[in-house]
Amino acid sequence: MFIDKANIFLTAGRGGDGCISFRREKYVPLGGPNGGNGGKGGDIYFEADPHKTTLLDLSYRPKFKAEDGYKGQPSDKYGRYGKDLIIKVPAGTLIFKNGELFADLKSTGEKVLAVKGGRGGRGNASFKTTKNTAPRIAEKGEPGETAEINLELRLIADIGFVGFPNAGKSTLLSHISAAKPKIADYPFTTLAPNLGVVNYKGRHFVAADIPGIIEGAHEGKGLGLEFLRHIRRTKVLIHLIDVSGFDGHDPYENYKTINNELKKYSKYLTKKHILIVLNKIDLQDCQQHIKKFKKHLKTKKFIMISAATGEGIENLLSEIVKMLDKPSQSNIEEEIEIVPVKKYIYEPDFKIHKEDGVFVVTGKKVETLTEMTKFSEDEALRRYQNILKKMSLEDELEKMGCKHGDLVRIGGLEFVFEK
Ligand SMILES: Nc1nc2c(ncn2[C@@H]2O[C@H](COP(=O)(O)OP(=O)(O)OP(=O)(O)O)[C@@H](O)[C@H]2O)c(=O)[nH]1
Ligand SMILES: [Mg+2]
Repeated sequence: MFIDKANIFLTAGRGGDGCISFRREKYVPLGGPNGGNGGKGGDIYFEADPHKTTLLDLSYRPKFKAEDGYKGQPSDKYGRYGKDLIIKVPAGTLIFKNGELFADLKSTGEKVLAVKGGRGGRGNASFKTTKNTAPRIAEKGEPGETAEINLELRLIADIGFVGFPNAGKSTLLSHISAAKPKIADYPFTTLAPNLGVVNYKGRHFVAADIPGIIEGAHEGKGLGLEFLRHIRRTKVLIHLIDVSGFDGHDPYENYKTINNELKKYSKYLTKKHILIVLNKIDLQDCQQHIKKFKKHLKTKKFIMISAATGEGIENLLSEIVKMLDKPSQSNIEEEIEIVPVKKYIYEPDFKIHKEDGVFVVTGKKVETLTEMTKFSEDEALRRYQNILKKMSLEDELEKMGCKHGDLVRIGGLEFVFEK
């Protein structure tokens, strides 16, 4: 099955918790703190892999999580880092993070960091100060970043075949490459794109055979539009025409119809190098149609082949190579604008709103602090309160009308406000 879209959820690893421990050595009566920091949580990356051709396996497994960092240990030992996770995707995959396009993995081997693992919590050794030489404070690890990711695959082929259903696109692909697409004498045999590698005199290029296009494809008729995006990035288009006039269709009118659809679909498509190829010249009745093409396409060149017998294919391949070597016309590469994910958005330390009589405090800074505090330790609790005080959270709560005994919610926790 060919799957070219997938929607997945990522959770980077949580940082490991910091450790609380004190040195215990013979003849050292008051050992200092020696709890190590927790290890960082694993990151999640995407990497374009040459062996991947579809997003199928990702669509079956919508959730990914990287390993959490390990806990810090006594004797100043740091916790081990959580293992990173690398998700393999085909080259040509666009990655949207929380709704914004954030990466375009064009060639194999390209790699991007999608979500970052949380930092490890600090162990009590790092809370030692001249005032507090024996701190019983350690942080919990920071939660890993999470994101909703949409993936969209746009195959990277050098040439793409377009044409009406039944024109012989799949037959041509099977003739010039090792690909074995389904071929049959009815329309819409091809339901998903096929790729094939063509080797012509030592020159390799990738050809994409997409489902046939019909009139109205740009409005979503037939299967055409769904797959036209796969040829948006090809350098050369092969416009294949059944010149036998099969079913009483006029091949020249068919040619104009497809041109029209391409134009309506995207202005980029018609600016590509387009090679007009008349197929099925082995069949009778094609002569009068060929004449018509000659008459109408005075300045434009076209090539005649029979995908079935192989006639003219050598000539076609050498034309294709010539076109691949031509410089692309300016701007024909589809512009894909990557919006850098905003990293430094100003966020206040906290915001307060009232919900059913509870004062709810939100904001990354306070929520992370809450997540990373070990409330079981008195000292950690005191440190937490001190930081909130420095942020003027108490004052702001009072301004909002919060009184002694009222409930305050921060992160997932609820506290009773005490003056
Ligand atoms: N006589 C003759 N028949 C051909 C030639 N090329 C293709 N055919 C026949 O035309 C029919 C359609 O061929 P396909 O290759 O499946 O056509 P397609 O363009 O891929 O069709 P869709 O996938 O439906 O869009 C098949 O029966 C082929 O055998 C040719 O050069 N000569
Ligand atoms: Mg086909």
